[in-house]
Amino acid sequence: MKTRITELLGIEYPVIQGGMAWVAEYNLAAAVSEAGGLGIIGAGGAPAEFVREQIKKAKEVTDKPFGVNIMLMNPEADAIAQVIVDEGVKVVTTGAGNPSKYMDMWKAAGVKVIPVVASVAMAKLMERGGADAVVAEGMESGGHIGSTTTMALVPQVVDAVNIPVIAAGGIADGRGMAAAFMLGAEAVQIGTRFVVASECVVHDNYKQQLVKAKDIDSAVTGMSTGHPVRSIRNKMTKEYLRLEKEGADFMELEKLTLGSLRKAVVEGDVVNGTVMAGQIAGLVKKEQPCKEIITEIVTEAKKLMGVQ
Ligand code: TUI
Repeated sequence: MKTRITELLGIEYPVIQGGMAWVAEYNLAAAVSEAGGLGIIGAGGAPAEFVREQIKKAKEVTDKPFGVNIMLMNPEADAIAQVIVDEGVKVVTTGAGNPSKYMDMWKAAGVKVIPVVASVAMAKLMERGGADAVVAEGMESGGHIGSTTTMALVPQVVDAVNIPVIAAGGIADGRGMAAAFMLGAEAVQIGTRFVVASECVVHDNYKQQLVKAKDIDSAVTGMSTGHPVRSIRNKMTKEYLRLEKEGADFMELEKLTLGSLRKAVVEGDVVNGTVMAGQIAGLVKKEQPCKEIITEIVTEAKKLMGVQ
Protein backbone atom coordinates (compact mmCIF):
# COMPACT_ATOMS: atom_id res chain seq x y z
CA MET A 1 0.00 0.00 0.00
CA LYS A 2 2.65 2.48 -1.04
CA THR A 3 1.14 5.83 -2.01
CA ARG A 4 2.34 9.42 -2.35
CA ILE A 5 1.44 9.82 1.33
CA THR A 6 3.60 6.93 2.61
CA GLU A 7 6.43 8.38 0.48
CA LEU A 8 5.90 11.96 1.65
CA LEU A 9 5.76 11.06 5.32
CA GLY A 10 8.17 8.12 5.40
CA ILE A 11 5.62 5.78 7.00
CA GLU A 12 4.88 2.11 6.43
CA TYR A 13 1.07 2.21 6.26
CA PRO A 14 -1.17 4.99 4.87
CA VAL A 15 -2.95 5.40 8.20
CA ILE A 16 -2.92 8.72 10.06
CA GLN A 17 -4.32 9.17 13.55
CA GLY A 18 -6.60 12.18 14.00
CA GLY A 19 -5.19 15.05 16.07
CA MET A 20 -7.97 14.96 18.64
CA ALA A 21 -8.01 17.70 21.29
CA TRP A 22 -7.17 16.35 24.81
CA VAL A 23 -7.31 12.77 23.47
CA ALA A 24 -4.35 12.65 21.11
CA GLU A 25 -1.50 13.18 23.55
CA TYR A 26 2.01 11.86 23.12
CA ASN A 27 1.37 8.27 24.31
CA LEU A 28 -1.20 7.68 21.58
CA ALA A 29 0.77 9.52 18.88
CA ALA A 30 3.98 7.63 19.64
CA ALA A 31 2.18 4.27 19.69
CA VAL A 32 0.59 4.90 16.27
CA SER A 33 3.94 5.99 14.80
CA GLU A 34 5.69 2.96 16.32
CA ALA A 35 3.02 0.76 14.71
CA GLY A 36 3.86 2.15 11.25
CA GLY A 37 1.20 4.84 10.86
CA LEU A 38 1.53 8.56 11.52
CA GLY A 39 0.74 9.55 15.10
CA ILE A 40 -0.41 13.11 15.72
CA ILE A 41 -0.32 15.12 18.92
CA GLY A 42 -3.50 17.21 19.11
CA ALA A 43 -2.77 20.68 20.46
CA GLY A 44 -6.51 21.37 20.87
CA GLY A 45 -6.96 24.33 23.19
CA ALA A 46 -3.69 23.74 25.07
CA PRO A 47 -1.04 26.41 25.75
CA ALA A 48 2.08 26.44 23.52
CA GLU A 49 4.43 25.31 26.30
CA PHE A 50 2.25 22.28 27.02
CA VAL A 51 2.49 21.35 23.33
CA ARG A 52 6.29 21.73 23.47
CA GLU A 53 6.44 19.32 26.41
CA GLN A 54 4.27 16.82 24.57
CA ILE A 55 6.58 16.96 21.54
CA LYS A 56 9.66 16.44 23.74
CA LYS A 57 8.04 13.44 25.44
CA ALA A 58 7.05 11.89 22.11
CA LYS A 59 10.65 12.23 20.88
CA GLU A 60 11.84 10.35 23.97
CA VAL A 61 9.67 7.32 23.17
CA THR A 62 9.82 7.09 19.37
CA ASP A 63 12.33 7.73 16.60
CA LYS A 64 9.60 7.44 14.00
CA PRO A 65 8.05 10.53 12.40
CA PHE A 66 5.01 12.02 14.13
CA GLY A 67 2.95 15.16 13.62
CA VAL A 68 1.20 17.91 15.54
CA ASN A 69 -2.33 19.19 14.88
CA ILE A 70 -3.07 22.87 15.51
CA MET A 71 -6.67 23.72 16.23
CA LEU A 72 -6.72 27.19 14.69
CA MET A 73 -9.28 28.63 17.10
CA ASN A 74 -6.72 28.16 19.89
CA PRO A 75 -5.75 31.67 21.13
CA GLU A 76 -2.12 30.47 21.26
CA ALA A 77 -2.09 29.19 17.66
CA ASP A 78 0.69 31.64 16.64
CA ALA A 79 2.96 30.45 19.43
CA ILE A 80 2.21 26.77 18.71
CA ALA A 81 3.01 27.34 15.02
CA GLN A 82 6.44 28.54 16.16
CA VAL A 83 6.93 25.64 18.61
CA ILE A 84 6.45 23.24 15.68
CA VAL A 85 9.33 24.90 13.86
CA ASP A 86 11.54 25.18 16.97
CA GLU A 87 11.12 21.51 17.87
CA GLY A 88 11.73 20.27 14.33
CA VAL A 89 8.34 18.57 14.02
CA LYS A 90 8.14 16.84 10.63
CA VAL A 91 4.41 17.15 9.88
CA VAL A 92 1.68 19.59 10.84
CA THR A 93 -2.04 19.15 10.32
CA THR A 94 -4.49 21.98 10.99
CA GLY A 95 -8.17 22.09 11.87
CA ALA A 96 -11.12 24.41 12.33
CA GLY A 97 -9.79 27.25 10.20
CA ASN A 98 -7.46 28.58 7.51
CA PRO A 99 -3.70 28.10 8.17
CA SER A 100 -2.49 30.25 5.23
CA LYS A 101 -0.63 32.74 7.41
CA TYR A 102 1.70 30.03 8.74
CA MET A 103 2.36 28.27 5.45
CA ASP A 104 5.53 30.17 4.45
CA MET A 105 7.24 29.75 7.81
CA TRP A 106 6.49 26.04 7.93
CA LYS A 107 7.59 25.44 4.34
CA ALA A 108 10.83 27.37 4.97
CA ALA A 109 11.51 25.10 7.96
CA GLY A 110 10.85 21.95 5.90
CA VAL A 111 7.69 21.01 7.80
CA LYS A 112 5.19 18.98 5.74
CA VAL A 113 1.87 20.84 5.85
CA ILE A 114 -1.42 18.93 5.68
CA PRO A 115 -4.49 21.12 6.34
CA VAL A 116 -7.77 19.43 7.23
CA VAL A 117 -10.48 20.78 4.94
CA ALA A 118 -14.22 20.30 4.69
CA SER A 119 -14.75 21.80 1.21
CA VAL A 120 -13.34 21.79 -2.31
CA ALA A 121 -12.74 25.56 -2.18
CA MET A 122 -10.57 25.28 0.94
CA ALA A 123 -8.67 22.32 -0.58
CA LYS A 124 -7.83 24.37 -3.70
CA LEU A 125 -6.80 27.36 -1.60
CA MET A 126 -4.49 25.17 0.46
CA GLU A 127 -2.91 23.62 -2.64
CA ARG A 128 -2.26 27.08 -4.10
CA GLY A 129 -0.70 28.10 -0.79
CA GLY A 130 1.80 25.23 -0.91
CA ALA A 131 0.18 22.45 1.15
CA ASP A 132 1.81 19.04 0.66
CA ALA A 133 -1.49 17.15 0.97
CA VAL A 134 -4.96 17.72 2.40
CA VAL A 135 -7.20 15.72 4.70
CA ALA A 136 -10.76 15.82 3.26
CA GLU A 137 -12.91 15.37 6.35
CA GLY A 138 -16.60 14.51 6.02
CA MET A 139 -19.31 15.39 8.51
CA GLU A 140 -19.42 11.83 9.87
CA SER A 141 -16.40 12.82 11.97
CA GLY A 142 -16.45 13.62 15.63
CA GLY A 143 -15.67 17.08 16.97
CA HIS A 144 -15.78 20.20 14.80
CA ILE A 145 -17.31 19.32 11.43
CA GLY A 146 -18.21 20.72 8.03
CA SER A 147 -21.45 19.97 6.20
CA THR A 148 -20.55 17.49 3.43
CA THR A 149 -20.29 13.73 3.83
CA THR A 150 -17.06 11.82 3.26
CA MET A 151 -18.62 9.91 0.33
CA ALA A 152 -19.43 13.16 -1.46
CA LEU A 153 -16.43 15.25 -0.36
CA VAL A 154 -13.48 12.95 -1.05
CA PRO A 155 -13.97 12.35 -4.81
CA GLN A 156 -14.73 16.05 -5.38
CA VAL A 157 -11.55 17.10 -3.58
CA VAL A 158 -9.55 14.40 -5.41
CA ASP A 159 -10.74 15.82 -8.76
CA ALA A 160 -10.04 19.42 -7.72
CA VAL A 161 -6.40 19.16 -6.58
CA ASN A 162 -3.19 17.47 -7.72
CA ILE A 163 -1.71 16.98 -4.24
CA PRO A 164 -2.56 13.70 -2.47
CA VAL A 165 -5.81 13.50 -0.52
CA ILE A 166 -6.30 11.75 2.82
CA ALA A 167 -9.90 10.72 3.59
CA ALA A 168 -11.40 11.21 7.04
CA GLY A 169 -14.81 10.85 8.63
CA GLY A 170 -16.65 7.58 9.13
CA ILE A 171 -13.62 5.34 8.60
CA ALA A 172 -12.78 2.79 11.30
CA ASP A 173 -12.04 -0.50 9.57
CA GLY A 174 -10.63 -2.05 6.40
CA ARG A 175 -13.90 -1.66 4.52
CA GLY A 176 -13.85 2.08 5.15
CA MET A 177 -10.21 2.27 4.14
CA ALA A 178 -10.78 0.33 0.90
CA ALA A 179 -13.80 2.52 0.11
CA ALA A 180 -11.73 5.68 0.66
CA PHE A 181 -9.09 4.38 -1.75
CA MET A 182 -11.80 3.66 -4.33
CA LEU A 183 -12.81 7.33 -4.02
CA GLY A 184 -9.24 8.32 -4.87
CA ALA A 185 -7.76 8.86 -1.41
CA GLU A 186 -4.13 7.86 -0.82
CA ALA A 187 -4.40 7.47 2.95
CA VAL A 188 -7.00 7.56 5.70
CA GLN A 189 -7.19 9.58 8.89
CA ILE A 190 -8.84 7.70 11.73
CA GLY A 191 -9.97 9.25 15.00
CA THR A 192 -12.77 7.46 16.83
CA ARG A 193 -11.23 3.97 16.63
CA PHE A 194 -7.98 5.24 18.17
CA VAL A 195 -9.84 6.78 21.12
CA VAL A 196 -10.33 3.27 22.48
CA ALA A 197 -6.72 2.22 21.83
CA SER A 198 -5.00 0.73 24.89
CA GLU A 199 -2.33 3.45 24.66
CA CYS A 200 -4.94 6.23 24.65
CA VAL A 201 -5.12 7.86 28.08
CA VAL A 202 -8.75 9.07 28.01
CA HIS A 203 -10.82 8.14 31.05
CA ASP A 204 -12.26 4.62 30.86
CA ASN A 205 -15.81 6.04 31.05
CA TYR A 206 -15.11 7.84 27.75
CA LYS A 207 -13.92 4.62 26.08
CA GLN A 208 -16.96 2.74 27.37
CA GLN A 209 -19.32 5.38 25.93
CA LEU A 210 -17.79 4.77 22.51
CA VAL A 211 -17.87 0.99 22.83
CA LYS A 212 -21.56 1.19 23.84
CA ALA A 213 -22.52 3.71 21.15
CA LYS A 214 -24.78 2.74 18.24
CA ASP A 215 -24.98 4.31 14.78
CA ILE A 216 -27.49 7.01 15.74
CA ASP A 217 -26.11 7.96 19.15
CA SER A 218 -24.32 11.20 18.21
CA ALA A 219 -25.72 14.73 18.07
CA VAL A 220 -24.47 17.94 16.48
CA THR A 221 -24.45 21.01 18.68
CA GLY A 222 -23.44 24.54 17.72
CA MET A 223 -25.06 24.74 14.26
CA SER A 224 -26.34 28.20 15.20
CA THR A 225 -22.94 29.49 16.33
CA GLY A 226 -21.17 28.43 13.13
CA HIS A 227 -19.06 25.90 15.06
CA PRO A 228 -20.91 22.60 14.74
CA VAL A 229 -19.51 19.84 16.95
CA ARG A 230 -20.45 16.14 16.87
CA SER A 231 -20.47 14.21 20.13
CA ILE A 232 -22.28 11.34 21.81
CA ARG A 233 -25.80 12.41 22.84
CA ASN A 234 -26.05 12.97 26.60
CA LYS A 235 -27.36 15.45 29.18
CA MET A 236 -24.85 18.02 27.94
CA THR A 237 -25.90 17.86 24.26
CA LYS A 238 -29.61 17.85 25.19
CA GLU A 239 -29.20 20.94 27.36
CA TYR A 240 -27.13 22.66 24.65
CA LEU A 241 -29.66 21.88 21.90
CA ARG A 242 -32.53 23.08 24.10
CA LEU A 243 -30.78 26.41 24.74
CA GLU A 244 -29.84 26.68 21.07
CA LYS A 245 -33.49 26.16 20.04
CA GLU A 246 -34.55 28.86 22.49
CA GLY A 247 -32.11 31.23 20.77
CA ALA A 248 -29.57 31.47 23.60
CA ASP A 249 -26.75 33.87 22.89
CA PHE A 250 -23.26 32.82 21.87
CA MET A 251 -21.69 33.51 25.28
CA GLU A 252 -24.24 31.41 27.12
CA LEU A 253 -23.59 28.48 24.78
CA GLU A 254 -19.84 28.96 25.00
CA LYS A 255 -20.06 28.82 28.80
CA LEU A 256 -21.66 25.40 28.49
CA THR A 257 -18.97 24.12 26.10
CA LEU A 258 -15.98 25.59 27.88
CA GLY A 259 -13.95 22.88 29.48
CA SER A 260 -16.60 20.28 28.80
CA LEU A 261 -14.39 18.09 26.61
CA ARG A 262 -11.76 18.06 29.34
CA LYS A 263 -14.47 17.15 31.85
CA ALA A 264 -15.29 14.00 29.85
CA VAL A 265 -11.74 13.03 28.82
CA VAL A 266 -9.94 13.68 32.11
CA GLU A 267 -12.60 13.41 34.80
CA GLY A 268 -14.71 10.78 33.04
CA ASP A 269 -17.89 12.85 33.45
CA VAL A 270 -19.68 11.52 30.37
CA VAL A 271 -23.02 12.95 31.53
CA ASN A 272 -22.20 16.67 31.81
CA GLY A 273 -19.07 16.59 29.63
CA THR A 274 -18.64 16.51 25.84
CA VAL A 275 -17.88 13.03 24.48
CA MET A 276 -16.70 13.88 20.96
CA ALA A 277 -16.93 10.88 18.62
CA GLY A 278 -17.75 10.12 15.00
CA GLN A 279 -20.82 8.38 13.61
CA ILE A 280 -18.73 5.25 13.08
CA ALA A 281 -18.51 4.74 16.87
CA GLY A 282 -21.08 1.95 16.43
CA LEU A 283 -18.35 -0.13 14.74
CA VAL A 284 -15.90 0.34 17.59
CA LYS A 285 -16.30 -2.71 19.78
CA LYS A 286 -13.32 -3.04 22.08
CA GLU A 287 -10.11 -1.62 23.46
CA GLN A 288 -7.03 -2.81 21.50
CA PRO A 289 -3.37 -1.84 21.14
CA CYS A 290 -2.60 0.54 18.22
CA LYS A 291 -0.50 -2.11 16.49
CA GLU A 292 -3.46 -4.50 16.44
CA ILE A 293 -5.87 -1.79 15.21
CA ILE A 294 -3.60 -0.81 12.32
CA THR A 295 -2.80 -4.41 11.35
CA GLU A 296 -6.50 -5.35 11.32
CA ILE A 297 -7.49 -2.34 9.22
CA VAL A 298 -4.67 -2.66 6.70
CA THR A 299 -4.99 -6.45 6.33
CA GLU A 300 -8.73 -6.20 5.68
CA ALA A 301 -8.33 -3.28 3.25
CA LYS A 302 -5.62 -5.08 1.26
CA LYS A 303 -7.76 -8.19 0.98
CA LEU A 304 -10.74 -6.18 -0.28
CA MET A 305 -8.56 -4.28 -2.74
CA GLY A 306 -6.81 -7.42 -3.96
CA VAL A 307 -3.30 -6.11 -3.21
CA GLN A 308 -0.38 -7.84 -1.48
O1 TUI B 1 -10.84 20.55 13.62
C1 TUI B 1 -11.45 19.53 13.47
N1 TUI B 1 -12.07 18.90 14.48
C2 TUI B 1 -12.11 19.33 15.79
S1 TUI B 1 -11.33 20.68 16.42
C3 TUI B 1 -11.94 20.38 17.92
S2 TUI B 1 -11.65 21.39 19.30
C4 TUI B 1 -13.09 22.25 19.42
N2 TUI B 1 -13.72 22.20 20.58
C5 TUI B 1 -14.86 22.86 20.77
C6 TUI B 1 -15.42 23.62 19.77
C7 TUI B 1 -14.81 23.64 18.56
C8 TUI B 1 -13.63 22.95 18.37
C9 TUI B 1 -12.69 19.27 17.89
N3 TUI B 1 -12.75 18.70 16.69
N4 TUI B 1 -11.55 18.96 12.26
C10 TUI B 1 -10.99 19.55 11.10
C11 TUI B 1 -11.95 20.43 10.44
N5 TUI B 1 -11.66 21.60 10.00
N6 TUI B 1 -13.24 20.17 10.21
C12 TUI B 1 -13.76 21.25 9.57
C13 TUI B 1 -12.73 22.13 9.43
C14 TUI B 1 -12.71 23.42 8.82
C15 TUI B 1 -13.75 24.31 8.94
C16 TUI B 1 -13.67 25.57 8.37
C17 TUI B 1 -11.56 23.81 8.13
C18 TUI B 1 -11.49 25.05 7.56
C19 TUI B 1 -12.53 25.91 7.67
O2 TUI B 1 -12.37 27.11 7.07
C20 TUI B 1 -12.99 28.22 7.66
C21 TUI B 1 -12.36 29.44 7.09
O3 TUI B 1 -11.56 30.06 7.79
O4 TUI B 1 -12.66 29.75 5.94
